[in-house]
Amino acid sequence: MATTANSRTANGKFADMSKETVEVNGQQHMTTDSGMKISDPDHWLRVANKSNTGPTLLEDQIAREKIMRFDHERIPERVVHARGTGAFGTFKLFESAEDVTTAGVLTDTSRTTPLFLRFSTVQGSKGSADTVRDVRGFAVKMYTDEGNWDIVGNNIPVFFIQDAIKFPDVIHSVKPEPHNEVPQGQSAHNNFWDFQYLHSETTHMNQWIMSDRAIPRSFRMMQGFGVNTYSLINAQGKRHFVKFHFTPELGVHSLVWDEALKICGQDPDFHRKDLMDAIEAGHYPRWKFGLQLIPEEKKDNFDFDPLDATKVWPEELVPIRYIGELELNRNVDEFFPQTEQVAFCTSHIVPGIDFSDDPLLQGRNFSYFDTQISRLGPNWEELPINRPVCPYLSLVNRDGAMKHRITKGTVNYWPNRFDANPPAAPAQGGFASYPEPQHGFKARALSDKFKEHYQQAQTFYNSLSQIEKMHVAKAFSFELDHCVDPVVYKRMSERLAAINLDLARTVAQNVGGDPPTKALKENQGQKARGLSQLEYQPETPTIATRRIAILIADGFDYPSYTTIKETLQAHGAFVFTIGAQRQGVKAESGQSVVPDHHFSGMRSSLFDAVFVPGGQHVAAALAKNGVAKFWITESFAHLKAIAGINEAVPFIERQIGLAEVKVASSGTAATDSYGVVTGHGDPAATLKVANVGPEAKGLAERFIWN
Ligand code: HDD
Repeated sequence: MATTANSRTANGKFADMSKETVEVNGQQHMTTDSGMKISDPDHWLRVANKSNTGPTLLEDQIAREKIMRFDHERIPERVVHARGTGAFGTFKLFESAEDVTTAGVLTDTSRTTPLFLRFSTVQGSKGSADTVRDVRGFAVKMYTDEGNWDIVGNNIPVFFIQDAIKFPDVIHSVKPEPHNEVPQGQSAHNNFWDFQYLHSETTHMNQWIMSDRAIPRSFRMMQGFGVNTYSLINAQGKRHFVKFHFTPELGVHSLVWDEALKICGQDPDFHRKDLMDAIEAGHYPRWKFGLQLIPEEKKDNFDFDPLDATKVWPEELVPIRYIGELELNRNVDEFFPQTEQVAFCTSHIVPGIDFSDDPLLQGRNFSYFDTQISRLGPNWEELPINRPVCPYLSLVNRDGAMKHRITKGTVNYWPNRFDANPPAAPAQGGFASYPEPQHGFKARALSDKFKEHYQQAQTFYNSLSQIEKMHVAKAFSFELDHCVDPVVYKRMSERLAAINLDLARTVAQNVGGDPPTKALKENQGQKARGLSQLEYQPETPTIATRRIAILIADGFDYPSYTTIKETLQAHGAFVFTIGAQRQGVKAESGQSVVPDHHFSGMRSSLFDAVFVPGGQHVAAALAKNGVAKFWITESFAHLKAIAGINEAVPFIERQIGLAEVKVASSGTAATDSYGVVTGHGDPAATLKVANVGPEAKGLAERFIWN
């Protein structure tokens, strides 16, 4: 991916935070928090008797400060989305949306708006693994000239529940169970699936989370959705309902489940490292930003309610209008004050944007503000990562724990005799709520269209490719297998008959349910655009930032090793050489290469592709190493591209051992068979790291799992 000149230097948020930023360097002496230099940081003051074994003195203010500060380092982790990572970036418009909104951030194409984006998983605690099956958070804070605008979204466009009052229930059900705090970072347990069954409104969302969307390859390769319905208001006061979309330039890609499970143990930080490494190397991830718009008067024209967060707005009916681009281009300097203390609020909007009566959004608008107070205290918006970059001043919001800002002047109320801190009229940029007429009576009720729960779940399932459908069946089978209460797995597998009878029967068969014989709701086979992730392929495919392993052993062929390595690196791939030890490995022609890792330190799951150079003795040497052999077998099962040249070809052939995979015999040109690229002679000609087609996926599934 090309790295364009971006606005790193022009980013107003960096200048703002720099006021609070210090750097650890060799010159500055160590001090206490109150600034006194410290001469001995290693010994607590004590009574020095003859053998220096006297009592420790509580009077040591330096030691007390150090221990006390340590004792209080922790703050409550987020009650959901505790595990996450973030980065800074910028937002640029390429088309003004002034026909539908007055918001400067969506109309002024000359602006570069600084932002912070935090990705997360929902269920696990702060120290859980990155690659669990879960929804991923996609929370964007834009520091606009009119105040902060937060889009607190997910990588899945719908949600489990329709009414915010159910949020504590759905979260309790997915979190570790109350009696034993098990399981961590998993939805595969009784309580979650019990709740899902008892709330048929979750049916659509649980199709999505059982799909490959819930095990992304990278945060950089997922979509972001605002999920809830907001409003945009234009200069004439006209309202459109809106959904926000972020579509990744790299396309949407996922792990396979076996790989995701293994990476949880092999590298629990896989996703956060992937993001940081890409940004560090200058491969800035980008997303196109789009709007789906429904004019207010057309709100009732659909067979679903556009304010129901368990429904998508089908793109056939409401196309996405792409108007901007989001880029991440700088890693954080310190995790805690930036990523841990960043605090989002769905209620943070700017003039030109407003809410809707979406009952989930209304509850969220209360919850986020509230949770920040318990996590960070009442002055959380003054923290450097959270404060706006535009001028801001409230005479009235004062005091409270950890007040940081000093507001000069003699009055702290409005109105005051000086007319100080006056409100701004809408014409001066003041926010005015959309004057929606209201009539009705109080009731705990949702509109009738909220009661239909299966149609879009069927459409989602119908729109998946065969492979994706197979993954959904396997995911349900895994999850319900982990439920030990027969009531849970029997009822839930039966419920799937509301989606697709074959799916329900397969899952019931696998998990011990009673295979249903009749559909619970007839499936008319309706499909829609934008649901299968295979539709999201990059416009320009790239190998940049993909992790490629090169396996070597004594006697490897140096020219083919270097040609392939250099070519891959020139295209931005992250290439790692793996050998038996991190000691010089001798090439056939005498050169010595020190591998980046040894076989016991890494696993194939952590790489996207593998290459084995030729060499007289390489095949025999690798064949003696169990990890090297399994590397190839497992890479094939995980649908990775595998390449080998000359003497490496029979080694690869043996590990795969399937007649269907045709590897090049000597003297022929390169062959690409089910993603296995082999060849003889010129390494550059062999270097065609193939796109693994669906037929390869089917074959690999058969290979490892049946
Ligand atoms: Fe939420 C955090 C996304 C429904 C209450 N939520 C949180 C984060 C994301 C979402 C990405 C992490 C933000 C960060 O990185 O700090 N939540 C969603 C989406 C929802 C949703 C897309 C459905 C449309 N959430 C939702 C409801 C409620 C909450 C219905 C409560 C009524 N969410 C919270 C929270 C959290 C949170 C408890 C925990 C930490 C935080 O807010 O800052 O207030």
